[in-house]
Amino acid sequence: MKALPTVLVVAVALIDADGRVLIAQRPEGKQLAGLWEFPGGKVDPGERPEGALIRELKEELDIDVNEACLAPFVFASHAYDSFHLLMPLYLCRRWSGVVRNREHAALKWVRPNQLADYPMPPADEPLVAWLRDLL
Ligand code: 9L3
Ligand code: MG
Repeated sequence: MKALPTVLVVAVALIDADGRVLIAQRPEGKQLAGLWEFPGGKVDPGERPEGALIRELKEELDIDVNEACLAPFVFASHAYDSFHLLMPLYLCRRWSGVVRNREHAALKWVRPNQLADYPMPPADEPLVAWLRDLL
């Protein structure tokens, strides 16, 4: 069996003052369009995971996050047909700026016990139970 390349993607559970979590709907034209994900994206060559997440949060949500506010939480993984996705999920409760949708079809703040109502990519799905137990 041929080994699949591993793609490192970082994602974040942004948690607001009411304990709600931000999920984002993947846009038309992208892989997994319509599914709700924890925001984030691919780590570029030479980039550190935290640096990549800070960049993605600015690009996608227009917020600034200090690295000290990113707590690594749990790793997700999923084998797609052509690559293996490895995805650490970070927790973040502090950021500056106002969350604004710059790339997704929609954004939604959701209570942890409602996360299961939103269809997610297979890598994100197992994270829901972890978050629900934690928050
Ligand atoms: N992905 C899955 N769950 C997530 C994120 C941010 C990304 N929470 C998957 C979707 C794509 C790959 O990772 O297969 C790369 O993401 P993008 O660069 O297409 O957003
Ligand atoms: Mg992304």
